[in-house]
Amino acid sequence: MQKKIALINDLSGFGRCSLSVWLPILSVLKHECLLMPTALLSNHTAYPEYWLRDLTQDLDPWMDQWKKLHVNPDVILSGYISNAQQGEKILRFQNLFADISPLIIVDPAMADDGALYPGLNENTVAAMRKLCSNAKLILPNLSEACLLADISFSDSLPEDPDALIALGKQLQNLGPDQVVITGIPLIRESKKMVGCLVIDQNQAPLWILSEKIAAPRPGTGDVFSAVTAGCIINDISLVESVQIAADFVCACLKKSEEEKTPPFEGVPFELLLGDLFTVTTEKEPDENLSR
Ligand code: PXL
Repeated sequence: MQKKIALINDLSGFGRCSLSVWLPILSVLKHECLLMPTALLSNHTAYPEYWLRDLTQDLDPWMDQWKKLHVNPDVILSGYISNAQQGEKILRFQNLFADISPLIIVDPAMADDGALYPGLNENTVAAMRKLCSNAKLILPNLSEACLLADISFSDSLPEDPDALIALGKQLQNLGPDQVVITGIPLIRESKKMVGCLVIDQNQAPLWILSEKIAAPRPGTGDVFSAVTAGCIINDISLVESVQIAADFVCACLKKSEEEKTPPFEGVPFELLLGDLFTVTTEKEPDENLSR
């Protein structure tokens, strides 16, 4: 049976991130997406300038109407918040549907390269920490993991696997059963790699390594969280879902080099969406269309 996933994130009109990435990816993975935008932006905040309309005051009526309609999401996936108050609204949303125990996944999208996104501050970090405490699975990148754990981000951290595992366990102690730290720069056999560290309550910590294709781009974290969440909901194991997501992000980065996509425009994932369709079906796409 098709699953309903509530997507709580900003809607950036340009630059391929947040809802404009989550919606197509989760749709191609065959889920029904329910959208609640936290803010509207002309473009993401990595650009030197952007226009933003904060939707904090609109979130209560939005979710109250959904409650009246019994939309009952099976999964709640949240991402970027433009202020700390939105964290409280998202917790309210989760509580509103607590009777059906939805799977709660948080992508604490708030930082890159050790720096918070423009416009965010330590109150936003505290709000994200609270959201992560109430989640089953969280997907921070290394910068976000450090902020959540309140430790300083250092370039030498990736060279110490034990410290990274300790960091993952510290985040697990906040509340989530599963923590995936993404985008960890590593060198293996003098090759540049990118690692994901998977910390799962019932398993030993596990690394998923990919070759470093190109410099990171805005929106790759959103691609990663959408694919991981979408696969998990299709009953694929966490480790396999993370592997599929890491492979897809690598393929997207490769494509952006081929297509010469301007870095601020993220990755041209649209060109590879078809590859995701077959992840969750044994039937060929044509066979489905011909019904
Ligand atoms: O891709 C993460 C993200 C989400 N939302 C907004 C952003 C960014 C990254 O820059 O600016 C508004």
